[in-house]
Amino acid sequence: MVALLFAAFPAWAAKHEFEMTIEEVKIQVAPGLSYNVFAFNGQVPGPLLHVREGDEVTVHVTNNTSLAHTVHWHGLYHHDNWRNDGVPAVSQPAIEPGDTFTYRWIADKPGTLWYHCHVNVNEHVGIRGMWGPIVVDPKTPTALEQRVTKDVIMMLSGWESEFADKFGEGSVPGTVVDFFSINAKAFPLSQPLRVKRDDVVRVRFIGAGGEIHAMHSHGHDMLITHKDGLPLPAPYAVDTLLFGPGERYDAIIDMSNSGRFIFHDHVDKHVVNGSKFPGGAITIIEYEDTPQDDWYVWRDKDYDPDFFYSESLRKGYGMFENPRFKGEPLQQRRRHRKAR
Ligand SMILES: [Cu+2]
Repeated sequence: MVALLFAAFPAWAAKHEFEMTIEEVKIQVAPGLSYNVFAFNGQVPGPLLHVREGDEVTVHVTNNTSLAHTVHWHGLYHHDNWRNDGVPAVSQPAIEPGDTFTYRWIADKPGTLWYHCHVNVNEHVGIRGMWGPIVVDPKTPTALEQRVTKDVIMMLSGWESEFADKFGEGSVPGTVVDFFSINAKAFPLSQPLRVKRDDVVRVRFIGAGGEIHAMHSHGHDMLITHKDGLPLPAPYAVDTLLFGPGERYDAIIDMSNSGRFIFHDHVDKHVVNGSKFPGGAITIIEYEDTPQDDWYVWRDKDYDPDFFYSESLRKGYGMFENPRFKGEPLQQRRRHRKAR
């Protein structure tokens, strides 16, 4: 069955084999908010998978947590391959604690995709960080995307402080989402989008949590070129982009307006940390030629050029991690305590 599936694909397709684990770790989401998560390779967002359209991908997923999980590869078609769709009790039994499941798929849909757990999605995806990006480069890029000089991935999500340390609880109707983030960091722990003048930046927005977002780029229009990975027949310009759970939009921004501009969720309640403004889903477009004023909120920021996976996306194909996204292991700590 597997041989038959792969025989249908062209000889030039690359083969990738990745190892992923799911770990119980604690990440720092906002000042004063650390959060227990089930983290792919111990980090949120999970590692970036970057492949080409038509590539064959094998992922061995080992569950080192105390609850069952799966991985759904959101956007792929899985032609004649539905058992790899990652839905418990529909396409496979869930991966129990300590078990490994091997997923095999063809990157049969190009563009901005993502992966997430499909067990108790309200909690595991909604507030436990079980998500990561997939970028599938198309065989035939559009003229617009060939202009891009810098790629940026922004995964938006929310958090419920009441359930930060309560695995197995939270994220049901009536519970309160009071923290918001870009790539699992709330302002001011988020990072600037640092650009050179005349850069052509593509932002790949991914609605990873359960909220609706309205990202607004001050000083710049965004040309929306792709929806859910697919090129739009008529790209359109916006300065505020509305997107909801599971959705992806690719936006191309011409960086032709030097200075510093906030880039934030325009859902007003999404720019707080708990009850305090400012926070949440905020970043800042920083042109490199802008002077660092004394009063600038991110003056002398500890800058991570790969916070939006921009550096990783330049490195070719494979699986990419970012140490900044890693959490502190919880199980180890428990074992340590027992030992004493
Ligand atoms: Cu899960």
